[in-house]
This record gives sequence, C-alpha cells and structure tokens, in this order.
Amino acid sequence: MTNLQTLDEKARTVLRQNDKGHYTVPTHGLYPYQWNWDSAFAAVGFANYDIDRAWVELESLFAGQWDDGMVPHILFHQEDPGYFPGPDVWQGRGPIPSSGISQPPVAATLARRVFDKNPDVGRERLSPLYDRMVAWHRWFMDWRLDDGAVCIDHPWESGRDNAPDWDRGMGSIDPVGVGEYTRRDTTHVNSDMRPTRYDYDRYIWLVQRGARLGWQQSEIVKDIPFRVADPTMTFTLLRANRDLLALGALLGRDTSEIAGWIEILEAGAQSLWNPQRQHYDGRDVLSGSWADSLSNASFLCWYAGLDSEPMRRALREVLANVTYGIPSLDSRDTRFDGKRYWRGPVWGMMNMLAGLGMSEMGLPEGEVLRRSTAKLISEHGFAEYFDPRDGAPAGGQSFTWTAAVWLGWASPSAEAN
Ligand code: 9WN
Repeated sequence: MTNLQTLDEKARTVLRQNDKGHYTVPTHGLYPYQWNWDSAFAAVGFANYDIDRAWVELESLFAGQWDDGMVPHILFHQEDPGYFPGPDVWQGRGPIPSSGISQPPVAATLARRVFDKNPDVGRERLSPLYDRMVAWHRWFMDWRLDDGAVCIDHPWESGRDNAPDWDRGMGSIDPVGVGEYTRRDTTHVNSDMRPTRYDYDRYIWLVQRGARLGWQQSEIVKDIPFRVADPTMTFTLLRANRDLLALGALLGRDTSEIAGWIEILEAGAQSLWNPQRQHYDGRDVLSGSWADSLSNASFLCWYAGLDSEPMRRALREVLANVTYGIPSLDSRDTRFDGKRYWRGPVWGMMNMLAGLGMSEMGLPEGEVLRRSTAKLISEHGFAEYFDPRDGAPAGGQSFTWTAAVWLGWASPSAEAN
C-alpha cells in the first residue's frame, strides 16, 4: 500500500470512529454532538465509500429543523457532560434538543456533490430534503439580511467563532449577569488555541439572552445588541442557492423564488466590499464599521461565483506570506495569532470551499491550495486546524471534516472519483 492509500484508509478510520450511527461527531471529547456544517462535510467524506451513510448524515441534520425553517448549529442527540453550553442553557425549541442559532449553509452545495456520486440514489434521497433546504434558506432571507448581506447574531453562527470580524460587536456587550459557568473546551485542548475568557463571557451572555427571547427572530432582531454582516454566511448562502436551484431543476421543481434570492445576494455581497482596504470584509451593522479583516471567508468570493481583480491580488499576497494557505487572518495583520482558532490558523475545510471556487473560476491558486492542503494533512495529520507558518496541528485531533476534506477533495484519489 502506498503512503497515499494508507492516508485514505486512515481518513476512513477517522470517520468510522466519529460515527455515532446516524450522525457524526466532529471529534470525541471536545465536540460530542452533531454540528451543522461539520455534518455536511462528513457526508462528502462518506459519499466516497458509503452513499447511503452520506444521505443518512444529511437526513439526521435536517430532522432537527425548527418550524420556522431554521436548522440548528448543534443537535444534542444524546446528552454529554463534556461540552458546555448544553441543551439546558440553549433551550432550543425544535423536534430534537438543539442550540438556537444556525451555521453557514453549505449543506445544499455539499449535498449536490453527494448527489453527483450516484444520481439514481440521489434523486430518491434528495426529494424530501430539498423542501427542507428551501425552507432553511428562506429563513435566512426573511430574517438575516442587511443591505442584501447575511448577518449573524452570535459569533458561533458564522462558524468562525473568535474571528476579528466580531471584535467591534463583542466590545459593545457588557456581559453583566452572565453568572458562574465552567468551560469544558479548555479541559480537552490547550487554552492558547481557544477563545479567551472575555469571548466566552459574551458568547454565554448572548445565548442566555436569545433563550430568554425564546429564539423568536422578530424579538431577536429588536433586542440582541450584536449583528454583523458576514462574508461566510453571505458567500455560502449565495453559493448554496445556486446549487439548490440546479438541484430543484433536476427534480422538476419551480425554482423562481431561489433565482430571486440569488439576485438579492449577488447585489448584497457588494455591501461587504471595504473600499479603503479593497477586499470583502465583515461589516458591523449596529456601528456601521468595518472589521478591516482579510480572512479566509473573504476568499470565498469565487466559491460564491464572484470574481474580483483586487481579491486576486490580495490572494497572491496572503499566500506569499505563509507556508500553508489560506490563514484565517492575513499573517501581516497585527491581530494575527497562528495558534488561536479563527485568528490565524489554516482550516482544511475552508481551503476546500475556497479552492473549489477558485478552480471553477479558472484561478490556478485553486489547485495550489488543494496540493498544499494535501501536504499539510499528509505531514501533520487530521487535526481540527493548523498553524499556517509551520503546519503544527492544533485544536482537536482525528477530526471529521479534515478527514472528509482529504477523501472528498485533497487526496489524489478524490480526483479519480
Ligand atoms: C461552537 C465543531 C465546531 C465548528 C465551528 C468551530 C467550533 C464550536 C466551539 O467547532 O465551534 O460552535 O465550541 O468552539 O468554530 O466552526 O463547526 O467542529
């Protein structure tokens, strides 16, 4: 067996170990539940060798959908004291105990990749999921737009928890009354690689506030003092709508509503363009200020189908300054921290999304990124994230989405499939 075949086998072993039967945990210990966008990546990994299991993963995720269309960011299928905050703090109101916020909608896009692996099976399994996906996307369009860009009301919703994009909004929160709580994450992982106490006080305060409002969007939009227009959400939803439209056409559905959403988001994405910095950026809605953050989410523009010459230049510069791209924050930024989560480390799944978009739009950097991600994983393992300067693994180990990214995109065998 070659080294690469061994790695394919190891990636499958990671998925098998994290498989709880009908859903997958991101990694044991640190994240003992089903996470939204992690599961969509897991499905792509499974699709490589078990198409039924891939669809089961997506079906389990959408089984947690709320009446209003929201698909939660965590489903607490089985209580586990190893993670905080759990279902008692969140007080979700869906059919499965859950959190009260969502996560970047990559599911339709990644379901399309699963569909393409076996369209016969895909047609049958997608049909009931399709309506759920439409309802979820409609929830974002109904409740989360600001000037056509998609907003978050909790940093966890973006999936880039401690990114500098939220610093301004987090700074305006006084977490008074948050009370005593015990973090669990820092019992699993070195605290230098995790968000700070300052961040956590505000994360928990926001959860308590949302829970008190019963997670009613009409109340949240008036009451929660945190609202940021986010490139991750905007670009993933725009892209997901393009894929959902294609899937809807395959199923013979009326896709005119989705076509309308695409137009709104294409125009709205331009409200994330920071004219001084000349790149896509986070925009704090309540203060009107820019994050001045050139992040891996900024580079999802091609994934969303949007090309830009200044973004191409920014990409070349950012990649020239690290060994393994794309860092979650430009390494020349004074806020860069190569180990701390979304303030510097490189994430395989973000590379996959960004790299796919670049290749589709003819940028050679897409293939550069695929190869450098393959090198990163083959030299440093299936970690949650990595230091972009030397590839040192960080966060949780034996991580589902890193294994899935290997099987579905980075591995040479992924090309053949
Ligand atoms: C909070 C599971 C999740 C990812 C997020 C990542 C991290 C959770 C945490 O882990 O967030 O949702 O507790 O730190 O930031 O993107 O989905 O892998």
